[in-house]
Amino acid sequence: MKAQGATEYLVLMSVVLGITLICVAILVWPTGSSKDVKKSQTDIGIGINKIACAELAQGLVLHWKFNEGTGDTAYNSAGANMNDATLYNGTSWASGVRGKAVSFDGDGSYLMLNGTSNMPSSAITTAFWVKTSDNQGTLFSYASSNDQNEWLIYIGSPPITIYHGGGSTSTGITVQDGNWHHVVATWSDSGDAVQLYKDGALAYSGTRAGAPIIGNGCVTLGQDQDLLCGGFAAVDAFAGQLDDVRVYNRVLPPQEIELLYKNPECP
Ligand SMILES: [Ca+2]
Ligand SMILES: [Ca+2]
Ligand SMILES: [Ca+2]
Repeated sequence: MKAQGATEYLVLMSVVLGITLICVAILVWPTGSSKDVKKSQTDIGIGINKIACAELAQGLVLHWKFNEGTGDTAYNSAGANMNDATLYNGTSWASGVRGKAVSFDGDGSYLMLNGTSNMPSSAITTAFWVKTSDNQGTLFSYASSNDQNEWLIYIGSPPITIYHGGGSTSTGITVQDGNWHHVVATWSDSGDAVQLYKDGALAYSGTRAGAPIIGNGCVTLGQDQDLLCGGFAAVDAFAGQLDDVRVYNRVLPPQEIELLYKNPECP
């Protein structure tokens, strides 16, 4: 009958509409409240950072954060070895990329670690932030009993030049524009491969022949050693700031160097 048919039709349409609404609700409704979703996103972020920090701690033998901001000691925060350094001749503290940095006047100020422990031998990565307008000066000088330029990263009028094995390699890369730049130099005895990264990206790749690095030497920043732990020449003095200096006993892969540049919040 007609009237009954219309009622059945209305009931059927109501059921279809109801099912459709339930399906739409299931598809678009979040699995938790928006607060829960935000919390889980934060947890994922913290998890990724923990993995990144754990990776970047692997093989780290020296790490000067320079966040002291006072006194004449820069403490090493990598592992249990000593590797604390001393600020000399008016080396001061300045604002850094993360917290404080050390500042060199270009007129004989330097920082020294006399007697390194756990210095890398057959593979090394040296990373730091630098801010300078200086066209010539020493960024990182490591001298051993065998070679005063055992591992030297130098602004050499003007590209960054890397010394090892009794010779040097000019990278053609410059940083002295008065802005902060992240610099990473790596070397491996395997194939004598030397690389320079600038601001998280590979900028130079070449070779620098040499035997494995000899340990227990001296590190200076801001001045170049022409004798073990000394022999400073005025022409090698660096004017500018350095922050977050790291030495690893392995060659960091590109993705970790990019991560370092992006500067994760590691303890
Ligand atoms: Ca710092
Ligand atoms: Ca200079
Ligand atoms: Ca030298």
